Amino acid sequence: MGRLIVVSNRVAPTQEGRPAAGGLAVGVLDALKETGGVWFGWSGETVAEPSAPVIEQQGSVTYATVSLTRRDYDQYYKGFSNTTLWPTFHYRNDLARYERQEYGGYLRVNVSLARQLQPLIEPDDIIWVHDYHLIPFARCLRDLGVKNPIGFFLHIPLPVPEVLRSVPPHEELIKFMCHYDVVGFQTGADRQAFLDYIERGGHGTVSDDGMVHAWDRFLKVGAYPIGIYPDAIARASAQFSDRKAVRSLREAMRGRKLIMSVDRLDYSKGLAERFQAFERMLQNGPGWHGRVSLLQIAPPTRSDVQTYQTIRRNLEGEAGRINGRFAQLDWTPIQYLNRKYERNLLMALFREAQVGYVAPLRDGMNLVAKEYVASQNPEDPGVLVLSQFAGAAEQLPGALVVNPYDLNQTAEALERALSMPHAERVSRYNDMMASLRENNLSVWRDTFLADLRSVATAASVTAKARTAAPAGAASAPSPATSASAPEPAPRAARAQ
Ligand code: ADQ
Repeated sequence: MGRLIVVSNRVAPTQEGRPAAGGLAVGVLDALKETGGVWFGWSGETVAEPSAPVIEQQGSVTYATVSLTRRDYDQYYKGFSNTTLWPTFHYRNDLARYERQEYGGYLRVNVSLARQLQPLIEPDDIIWVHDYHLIPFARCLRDLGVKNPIGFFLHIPLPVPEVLRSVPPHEELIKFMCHYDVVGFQTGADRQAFLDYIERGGHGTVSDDGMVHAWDRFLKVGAYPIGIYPDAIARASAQFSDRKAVRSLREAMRGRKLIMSVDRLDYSKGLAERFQAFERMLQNGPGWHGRVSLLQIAPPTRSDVQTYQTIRRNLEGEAGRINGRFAQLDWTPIQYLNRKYERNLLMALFREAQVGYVAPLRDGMNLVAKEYVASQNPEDPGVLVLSQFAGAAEQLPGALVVNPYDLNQTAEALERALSMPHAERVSRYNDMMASLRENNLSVWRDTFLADLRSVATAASVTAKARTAAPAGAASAPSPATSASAPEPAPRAARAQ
């Protein structure tokens, strides 16, 4: 079996060979350690002049990182990826901005990354590309003659065709996705959005076994919900529950109940609505005054994108307003902390909270929901209040599922969670833990890679049969742009 090559926008920074952060990084690194392989992507650095990839070997894993120029960063990362695709894919096309030049930069960086990776690829390798920054990547590799199996996993939602069509080069993006051998989504709904685009748009057909035939390409399209390792999290949360920070939180609560939320500071996470639903609960239930606090942890992300500065200001304003309205000398209703925590400590903090409050307006999966459940004390678990618009809602049957736009419904769910009898809490927790174990992170990774290997094997058998057949009996997929083009121009954009 060949090596696994993982390609993601960011290669997670490592500390003594361990990734610093959450689900994707842990899953990727585990997969790589088992098979041996390469993790290729951006180092997070911007430089004046691009240079060759920096290669670092740690055990069986080779880290290959590249830097971006400021122009690449502005156009590919900050521009098209995060100001066009991110908002639109989260159904916020009101916040999206499209600039043709930025799309050109997005394509240029994908081509350049593919060129830097190509010399590292060996014939038996399989390549797994992650997320919206790299949609054209398979096409760029194919243009360079790479024949290896290539899979793609989208961590964020894929919007329904009507919303997707607000991105001017939508058709080209979907066509690019069809250059992968397997395309994976977080949920059945995301997968369906892709199939609807293909079928209803008249671009291709879908067979019963999930194979798509479009633009002369055959690919498998599936839902592969990302998981966590629930038992490892359970152990960490128990072990860290004696840490000073956790003890201080416990002492500060002095018998009050705790509702806890942890998110990156992002408009998709619905933080203002979340505060407002909590406010509604306090407004409707004066009995809760002084008896419950909301702890919101939200480290800033992409602080150089204007929208994020606005969210931060709004949120600080909302927390201040609600605290001003209800606070007492010895009680602050909302504590809003703008910082990152060490992962195991965060899990132990979750264990202190009677309610995990995860109410994004739209989210591919949301690992925090899963982590909250896994962190609970099995003897006395808390309750998860979860948005119906998080992918995790398809998988956590024991959560109280809410529409985050409905403040009254969310406020009622919070109250119900805070007052839930012990037996019901335990039963809901057990249901969710069973689901988390069944769909853990290895299952996500192994299912995806097994599909990629089997589709690739089937394709190579077909290709051999075609080669054996008389010339002209079968036509190979023909790329629309030339490998020699240094920067494929955004064709859909030019056509307008
Ligand atoms: P994200 O949008 O980053 O990921 P999420 O799934 O919630 O969202 O994962 C965030 C991770 O960061 C979690 O592991 C969480 O514990 C950690 N984290 C958050 N705040 C933290 C803090 N203050 N300190 C320390 N750690 C913190 C994208 C998609 C998601 C999808 C994931 C994985 O947007 O929908 O679930 O990828 O596929």
